[in-house]
Amino acid sequence: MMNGKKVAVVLPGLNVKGTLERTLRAIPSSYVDVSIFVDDGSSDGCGELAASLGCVVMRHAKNLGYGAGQKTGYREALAQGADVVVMVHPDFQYKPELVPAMTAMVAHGDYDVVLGSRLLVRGALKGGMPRWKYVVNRGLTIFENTLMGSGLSEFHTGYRAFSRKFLEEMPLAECRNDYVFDNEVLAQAIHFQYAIGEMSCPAHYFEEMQTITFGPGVKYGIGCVKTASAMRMHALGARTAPFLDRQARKLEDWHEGKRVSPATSSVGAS
Ligand SMILES: Nc1nc2c(ncn2[C@@H]2O[C@H](COP(=O)(O)OP(=O)(O)O)[C@@H](O)[C@H]2O)c(=O)[nH]1
Ligand SMILES: [Mg+2]
Repeated sequence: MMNGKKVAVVLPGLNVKGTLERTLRAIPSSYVDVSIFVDDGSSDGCGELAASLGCVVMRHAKNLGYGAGQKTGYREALAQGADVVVMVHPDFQYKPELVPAMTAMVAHGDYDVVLGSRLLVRGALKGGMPRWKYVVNRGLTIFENTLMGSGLSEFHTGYRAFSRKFLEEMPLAECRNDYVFDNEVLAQAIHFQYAIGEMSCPAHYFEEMQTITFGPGVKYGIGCVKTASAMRMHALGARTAPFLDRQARKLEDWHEGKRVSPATSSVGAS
């Protein structure tokens, strides 16, 4: 709990047995009420490991994607009564020690969406971000800020915290199941004028982490351009984007994923 608010950490993961324990142990646990690991069809037993380390474990029988993993995790977090939800990548890429700071921005700061930005201050390249990733990130961010009328330092961080209000109100079930989910979520926050906060966080690149590969990376880049264009067209009234339609499907309409641990609980979610 922080400031009377219940805190959930959501970790969407695919084959992260090598980094999961390190990630979980690095999260300062005193403020965290529940950690929810989403095993997205992994084959390395990371779901069982997460359960043995005390996580609530949600499972997709087959791989549905990083965005789908978030949907399942956030739905469960709401079912568990969370007021603040922080996403931490279980590949240990974003500093888990900063969870209390991310949480505080929502619990005390009146923000609905908080981004841990690697580009708010300089240092991403020193942290090991490949130069081409830095250039693409900067380029896409400038393009998106221009089209969306925003002023974010980066759109592409995977370190994020959300208020319950945002997760309940947004048509998140309409967002894509792949990496572009992250981009559409920010478009929603900007379009509906939720309070977005940024906090700096170190970029961390190392041997065992996972990162988007070339094919999905290109798909992601194209997806970002589509997101920004769709938002612009929607704002102009030219074409409705379902993920920007307040009446469209929300997390309560997302039915993928089953809780596998603990097997039974008084809190109801499938
Ligand atoms: N649920 C789910 N998680 C995934 C999938 N692909 C990657 N992830 C997880 O999402 C996080 C971000 O993906 P990653 O490949 O590291 O992308 P990065 O942000 O470019 O480093 C990692 O912790 C992965 O374990 C997927 O298909 N499903
Ligand atoms: Mg990664």
